[in-house]
Amino acid sequence: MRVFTTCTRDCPGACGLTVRVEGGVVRSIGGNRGHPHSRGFLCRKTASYHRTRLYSDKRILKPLMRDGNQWRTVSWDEALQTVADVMNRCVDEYGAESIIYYQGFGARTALRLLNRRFFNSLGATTLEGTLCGGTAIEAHKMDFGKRVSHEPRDHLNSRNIFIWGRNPAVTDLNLWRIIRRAQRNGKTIVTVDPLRTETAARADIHCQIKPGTDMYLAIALSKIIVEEGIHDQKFMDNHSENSDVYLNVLDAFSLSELSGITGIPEKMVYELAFTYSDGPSSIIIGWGLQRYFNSHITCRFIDALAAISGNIGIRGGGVSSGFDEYGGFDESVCLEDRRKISMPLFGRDLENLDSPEAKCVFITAGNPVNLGPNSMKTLSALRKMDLVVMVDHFLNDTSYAADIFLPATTFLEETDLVGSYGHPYISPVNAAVKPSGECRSEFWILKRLSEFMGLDNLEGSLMEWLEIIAAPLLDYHGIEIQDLLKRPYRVPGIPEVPFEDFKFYTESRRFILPSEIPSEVGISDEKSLRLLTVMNSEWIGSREPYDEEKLLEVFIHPETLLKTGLEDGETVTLESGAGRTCATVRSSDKVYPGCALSFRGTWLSRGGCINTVIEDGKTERGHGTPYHETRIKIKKRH
Ligand SMILES: Nc1nc2c(c(=O)[nH]1)N[C@H]1C(S)=C(S)[C@@H](COP(=O)(O)OP(=O)(O)OC[C@H]3O[C@@H](n4cnc5c(=O)[nH]c(N)nc54)[C@H](O)[C@@H]3O)O[C@H]1N2
Ligand SMILES: Nc1nc2c(c(=O)[nH]1)N[C@H]1C(S)=C(S)[C@@H](COP(=O)(O)OP(=O)(O)OC[C@H]3O[C@@H](n4cnc5c(=O)[nH]c(N)nc54)[C@H](O)[C@@H]3O)O[C@H]1N2
Ligand code: SF4
Ligand SMILES: [Mo]
Repeated sequence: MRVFTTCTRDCPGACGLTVRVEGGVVRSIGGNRGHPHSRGFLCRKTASYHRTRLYSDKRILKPLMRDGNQWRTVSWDEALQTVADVMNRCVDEYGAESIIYYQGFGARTALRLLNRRFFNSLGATTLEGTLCGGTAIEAHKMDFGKRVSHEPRDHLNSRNIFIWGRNPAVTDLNLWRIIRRAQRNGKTIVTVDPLRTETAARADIHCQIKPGTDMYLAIALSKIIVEEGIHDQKFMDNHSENSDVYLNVLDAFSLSELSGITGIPEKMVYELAFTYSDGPSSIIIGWGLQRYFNSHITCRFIDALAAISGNIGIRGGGVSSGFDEYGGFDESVCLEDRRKISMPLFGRDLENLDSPEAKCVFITAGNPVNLGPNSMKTLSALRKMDLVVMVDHFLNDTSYAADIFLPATTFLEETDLVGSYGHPYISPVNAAVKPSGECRSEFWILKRLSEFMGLDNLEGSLMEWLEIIAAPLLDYHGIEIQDLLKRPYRVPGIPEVPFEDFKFYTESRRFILPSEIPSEVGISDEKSLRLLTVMNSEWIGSREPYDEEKLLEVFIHPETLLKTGLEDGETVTLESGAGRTCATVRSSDKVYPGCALSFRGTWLSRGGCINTVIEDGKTERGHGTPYHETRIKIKKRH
């Protein structure tokens, strides 16, 4: 038997899959050629999903309850009754806001909107802000009124593709295939990245920029384009606001200053400006660029570069930073959010909440201890709670603070719908096999919990809820939910080429050019290194459970290594304002000198979690997480 479904992992792909099932067991997972975006592709990570996750011997198949330092297997009734009793007591004694709902990024499907409905109808506290992006969306809102990206395949119409702070050769393989095809068709691929990534290695031009200085590169390119008189004066006059102030900002810097700040030789700045202005040119913004305090201003100057060079509203142009995975659904099922807690500042704020204090945390598909900043603060804040519940496939670093573990199904055992942050389609999730052991879907779990608590906020069948959530799509395409479970449909209202009519969603309907620049340019302190943390090609988010203890690895440039007097392979201590941890230092000429590089997702409990030294903070706008603002000191161990 073959089942058509969609990958729901935290990846922009949301690839269409064909799952071969024999005797109720998944035998293999392949790509579905019928998917309009992935067209038969799937990555290695998901081709082996049945072995690494679904049938992993580390997977937890029964509810667990903490018994001192041990876990004890319990029945669903016992687990849910305990959660219901504590939560009801919290509501009575402290008020519902003492209950915090933490929704991670492990799986963000349509039905997961009901998780927020459950907690909102209870009156609990939910998250605001994000560990992921946020800042580019905010910038696009300020400039265009709304974030609308180009259809990924439209990049095939570009003459040049600028990949800015993104590594699609690792993080978005469908997009990467499109980019490679464009390159084979003779298009120029430019990467702006402080690291020589897999993407940079294949690009025609790699602009190895000093981290955190991209705004100045965007200013430099715009300055050259204006000074050469090859800008789009008509667009600036008729469709934009603030052009005078914006031109003053460009005037405030000389090219040699901008070249000095960014570390890009003037010759290359010219080459980039002339390449970009010989459009149509598209810019693809990544998440790596968004992990700085002032990332929104960087993204605004990138938007402005596209606007003043005539690259907005045309095929093969634009600035694209992804899609809203919930954009095609009716999010009003979530109900009004009540009190909010910051996701970037989770550990700190959890300790500081008052009237009422936080007492109980319910986590689904999230690993805040490992992937939120300042791991130890989050761990200790969670440990102070009366009750921490987690819903996952595996025990992880967050489990050390959990009291109850509820075993979740994987997407291969679920019926649902999923959007994507990498393309504008809603795709079906169809159960290929029955749930393993006693695993249950989050929908089932919250529905049962609702009954145990004497609530009626999730009444209705799974299909009824899917119909409600997908109503905008069903109405637009004139289809039934059964149709939507057969194949992907495009989210209405997302054009292949946005803004062709030059009507923007801002108040004045014009494009808004930026008029502000942050007051300080990346402070550099010789003794500390800026820490960049990136995605790994082998896993998504936090690594699947592994046994071997292995120290965290940090990579630094050979010159920097020499200056710090350290040796390749040496065990060192990393120190920052957040804390300290041990690591093995490695020499790599792929890293920008003066920086340190590490991968996110290896485990605190296995000897390596980089977020133990990442300082918590939030970005100036867009409520994102400025992971890359952390500076670390690397010390020899005596
Ligand atoms: N294999 C794999 N794929 C994934 C994931 C995964 O864990 N593994 N995670 C998924 C998730 S959650 C997300 S959000 C996306 C992220 O997708 P990407 O944005 O592609 O990934 P990142 O590794 O966060 O960052 C991309 C690049 O930004 C660069 N960068 C850092 N600072 C700067 C800067 O100041 N300027 C410039 N120009 N570049 C900078 C980094 O060096 C890095 O190469 O990937 C998704 N895909
Ligand atoms: N230092 C540093 N830290 C970062 C980043 C960085 O660049 N640098 N990137 C940030 C970004 S972009 C993101 S998106 C966050 C992600 O942060 P999180 O969402 O917290 O982390 P993940 O490990 O992706 O997923 C969390 C959990 O979901 C579980 N899971 C997977 N599938 C399912 C499922 O179907 N059901 C259930 N119930 N659970 C499931 C996984 O087992 C995992 O334990 O991390 C952020 N952390
Ligand atoms: S590329 Fe991404 S969406 Fe596609 S199968 Fe792999 S993890 Fe899933
Ligand atoms: Mo993310």
